[in-house]
Amino acid sequence: MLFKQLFDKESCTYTYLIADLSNREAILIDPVDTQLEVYLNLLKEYDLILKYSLETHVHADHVTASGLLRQKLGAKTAVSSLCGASTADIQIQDGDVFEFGNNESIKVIATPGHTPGSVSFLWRDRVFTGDALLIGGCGRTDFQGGSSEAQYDSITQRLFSLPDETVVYPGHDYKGRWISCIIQERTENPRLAGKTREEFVDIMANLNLPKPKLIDMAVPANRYCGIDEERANQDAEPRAEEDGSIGKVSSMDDYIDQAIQNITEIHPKKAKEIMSNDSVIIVDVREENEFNSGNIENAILLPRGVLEFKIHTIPELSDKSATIIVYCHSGKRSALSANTMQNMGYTNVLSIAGGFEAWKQLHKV
Ligand SMILES: N[C@@H](CCC(=O)N[C@@H](CS)C(=O)NCC(=O)O)C(=O)O
Ligand SMILES: [Fe+2]
Repeated sequence: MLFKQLFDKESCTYTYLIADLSNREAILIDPVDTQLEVYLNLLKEYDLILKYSLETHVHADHVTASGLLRQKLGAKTAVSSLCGASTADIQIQDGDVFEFGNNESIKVIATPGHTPGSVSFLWRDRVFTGDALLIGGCGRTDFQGGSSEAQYDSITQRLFSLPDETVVYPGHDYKGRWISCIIQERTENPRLAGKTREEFVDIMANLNLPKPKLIDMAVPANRYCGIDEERANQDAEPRAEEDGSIGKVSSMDDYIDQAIQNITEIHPKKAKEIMSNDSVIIVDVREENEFNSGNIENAILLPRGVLEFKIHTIPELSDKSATIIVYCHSGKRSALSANTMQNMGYTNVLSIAGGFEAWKQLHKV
């Protein structure tokens, strides 16, 4: 067997390569797009065939390499059916088993909490916990439809019931630690050891972490396996192959520029005019604290980072043909949101150019 724990310094993400050298079949767990060359070189060095690229969840802090690995190597991409990533080849369900190599199997354990679609993967005596259970911590639950209650149940009922000596391989570590084991986390993890569900929920509600730098780009990109499907289709020409960047999401600015081209932006003045019509729905996609410090009257709060997960819970947004005006601070997050909503089938989404800042200038709120 071959087993490697790889680390992406930028996002502090762990990626795992497992391969059976006897028949050369390999799988990757949580590959990061910027590390693509590392994976390709490793697979080449050991002459491996990548069978699956598995995700523990839709990541908020980096873009997955799974779509690129599918394009280049024909690997099957897999992510939980609860992640809204319809272009993944396999929609993972609790209890699914991935077989590879000569009799190797990876069992899926649903561990929702960090996101509704978070899963852990059990292989032999090792468990890959993604952002459900981290070393001495756990994934945050304050975005992407997270739930501290679900997180507590997943960790205490599903992960802590694994044998004590099961080795824990997390999705991240921000302090240079690599591995742990179930007994260590059950007895020493400060958020969980001896803590009731209520105490845990309280700890999680008071973490006050800044949101991940890449969340606005990474979440929508990862729902398409990290590939910008439109660019992937447009770029089926030699130039793209030469630089190896077919459809790759290159930077936050590129991503925003592309979104702006796809959507309709309107001047704040025009927005005001349209709003005088009662049937318009106004959506504020900033974070809650920004919303609370001033917003457009009647706006519904739906932060960009949770849009895909929460949109279905907002009755006002059930009609996909309604006129919807989205805004953020300066017009970038709202462009991304409008683009996402269009991809979800909303037909009449408008984004306020220049965002709330421009609105305030005009209306002196
Ligand atoms: N500073 C990081 C944020 C990292 C972050 O929020 N990570 C998530 C996982 S996607 C988490 O759950 N972190 C838990 C923690 O930091 O305790 C970034 O900008 O990317
Ligand atoms: Fe995460």
